[in-house]
Amino acid sequence: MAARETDMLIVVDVQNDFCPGGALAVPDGDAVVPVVNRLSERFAHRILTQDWHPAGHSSFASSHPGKAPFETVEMPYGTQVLWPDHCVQGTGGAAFHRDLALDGAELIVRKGFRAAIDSYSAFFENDRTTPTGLAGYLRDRGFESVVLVGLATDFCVAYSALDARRLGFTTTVVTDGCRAIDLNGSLEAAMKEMATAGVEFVAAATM
Ligand code: VGL
Ligand code: ZN
Repeated sequence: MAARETDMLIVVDVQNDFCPGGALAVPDGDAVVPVVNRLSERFAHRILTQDWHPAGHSSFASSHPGKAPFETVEMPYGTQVLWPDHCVQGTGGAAFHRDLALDGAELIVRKGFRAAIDSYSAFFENDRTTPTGLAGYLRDRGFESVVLVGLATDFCVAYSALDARRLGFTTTVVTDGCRAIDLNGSLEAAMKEMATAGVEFVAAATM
């Protein structure tokens, strides 16, 4: 599959806190970096997302007395998993992995910057209705197809892929360019949901 002018590579949250040693380390998370770097050479257009929380964000377990990371809480917009403090604005943990070779990226979408609501998807916050503006950006520029890689498969990548389908974009997830958190079967559930929604899965070598 050759990348076309109407394809956008979206590199999701390849940040230090999601890599080994980080605050919310995704197992083997840094393994996506060389895959993403190689893949990005095949694309004419690339953008990045960056998880970007204020200190004390409502998705942090530390903001909910008596709650521990990976427990859940009911928010006005639905059930929210509570995370260790991670990707706090301006910290080293929120920075992109140092070996990520994406200086040519055309846009960085920051998400999760409102204290009261989390945002996994590159398109909508976790109420599934507050837009990040990315859909308009892509449509304005004539992109019809998005190809997703990054972290984590079962949270920010899956939410982004499902929203992309809902918005009518042709949507591909490069499986070996992603790694998962896999919390209580979340990876299998996310893969099923994406397949049902018409997300295509490919290996980086076939692109
Ligand atoms: C993510 C949990 C919390 C992700 C971000 O990038 O998948 N997961 N914030
Ligand atoms: Zn986050």
